[in-house]
Order: sequence, then C-alpha cells, then structure tokens
Amino acid sequence: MKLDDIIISEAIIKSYTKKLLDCLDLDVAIVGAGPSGLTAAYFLAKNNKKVGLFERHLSVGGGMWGGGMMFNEIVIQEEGKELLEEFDVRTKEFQPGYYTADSIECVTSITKSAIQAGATIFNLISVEDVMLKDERVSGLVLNWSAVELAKLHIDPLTIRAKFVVEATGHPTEVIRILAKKAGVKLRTPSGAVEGERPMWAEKGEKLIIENTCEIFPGIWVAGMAANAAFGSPRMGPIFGGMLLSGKICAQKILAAL
Ligand code: 48H
Repeated sequence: MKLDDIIISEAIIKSYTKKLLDCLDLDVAIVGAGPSGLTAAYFLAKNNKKVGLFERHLSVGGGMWGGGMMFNEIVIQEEGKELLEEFDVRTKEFQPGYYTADSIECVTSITKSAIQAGATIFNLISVEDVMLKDERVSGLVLNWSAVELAKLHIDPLTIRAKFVVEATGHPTEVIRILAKKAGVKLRTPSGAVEGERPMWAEKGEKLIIENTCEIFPGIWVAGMAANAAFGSPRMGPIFGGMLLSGKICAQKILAAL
C-alpha cells in the first residue's frame, strides 16, 4: 500500500483535536500524572466520570520511575500492595509488611489502567492558573509546556471542570498559585500552604490519608501535595500512601459529584 504523508499528519491533528475538544468540559481535571494523580484518574474514570489529566513533562509517572535514589524499585505496605494488584503489578514480599515492586512496571501498568478505564491524559501541557468564579475553583488554565519553557508571551486556553485535583507533588504548584493570586484562605491551619516537613515515613504515610481533602471549594489535594499543603512529613520511596491518597481522593469526589 502507498502511504500518503499528508494523511498521516491529518490523522494526528484531527484525532488529537477531537481528544482536546472532548475535554473542554470535564467532571474532574487532574494536574500531575504522578502515582497519586494517575490512581485518582483510574478510579474516577472507572466510575464513568469524564476525567482529563494534564502533565507538564513528556513522560508520565512523576517521581515513581526512579524508585529510591535511582534504584528502580519501590516499597509498598500491605494496603498499597492490594492496590497494585488492581493494576496487575507484581510485588515481592521483602519482610512481613514490606513489599517491593519494579517502579517501571508500576508506572506503565497504572498509566495503562487509567487510560483504558477512560481517562484522557495530556502530556506536555502545563497548568499555569486556575479559573475562579464566585470563590470556587471551576477550571484550569493551560498552556503548552514548550511555551512555558521558552518563556513565550502566548495566552493560554481554559477548560472547565466540576472539580480539580491538585496532584503536583512536592511543589504544590496549583494551590500556591490559587492562594497567591486570589488571596484566598485554604482549609489549612494557617490558611496558606504549610510546606512539607522532614522525613518520617510512618507519620507521613498515616497523615496523607486525612490530608487528602477538598482544600478550597472545587479543588482537592492528593499525594505528596496533600502532605505539603498541611505541613506533614515526607516519606521517601514508599508509595502506598500515594496510591491510597489517589484512590481516597477519587472516592470522596465521587461522593461529592
Ligand atoms: C502540569 C505538573 C505541574 C503543572 C507539576 O511528584 P509526583 O510523582 O506526585 P505524587 O504526589 O503523585 O507522588 C509523589 C512521589 O512521586 C514522591 O515524590 C514521593 C513519594 N516523595 C517522598 C519524598 O520523601 O521525597 O508527580 C507530580 C507530577 C509530575 O509529573 C509533574 O511534572 C507534574 O505533576 N506537574 N503538571 N502542570 N503546573 N506541576
């Protein structure tokens, strides 16, 4: 068969444009395709919600690829292991209560599950602002990451969502922008992003569950961003809390939708 170069271009442009148009009005818009954002996307999409996930980088997976200090294995506890089984990720018991998994198998399997459940993932798009109406976050302001990197003065586009999930990890970018630009008070003790505390795996993994919440009307925090928002400790390369936070965030949003 002869191949037409222009048909190849047309196929890509039309199918991508359709995907983007379909995501202009979402049930849930998630910022950050790390383990928590991907897990939230999976459970929301599995429950028939229209989910778009926006990731700045070329690759999804956030901080999970590199395991601990580039040893590409992660550790998970019992609850996390059960969640990884949902994604068909194989785990090995290291000691009672401690399991390891290949970090590359984790990222690829969770990502595949989220997409096949119906979530749409956009890489290379950065969230630069939120849409705020009547003191409620009601959407995201997007631009190409290439525009951001090149520092070009090009206006963004906006999408609407019933709920937004802040899953940007350590930097907690989205709620920082919200608090700074709108001068609003978040539902944290000080009303601002408290900032993450030094390492304490056990406490960090415990607190992440209660920190996963609607931190301001219309916007939820999940994953490392939840601990950073509430001034809770980091936990190092144990990932059960990230997965559970994503799942709990999805469950709470499903109840609120
Ligand atoms: C689009 C953005 C933007 C933006 C950021 O860091 P992540 O992996 O986040 P989590 O919370 O799912 O997982 C945290 C985990 O990876 C980790 O770092 C742990 C457990 N640390 C413990 C410790 O002690 O160090 O992923 C966040 C993603 C990344 O892919 C970013 O590129 C992306 O969000 N992102 N995407 N627009 N404005 N900001």
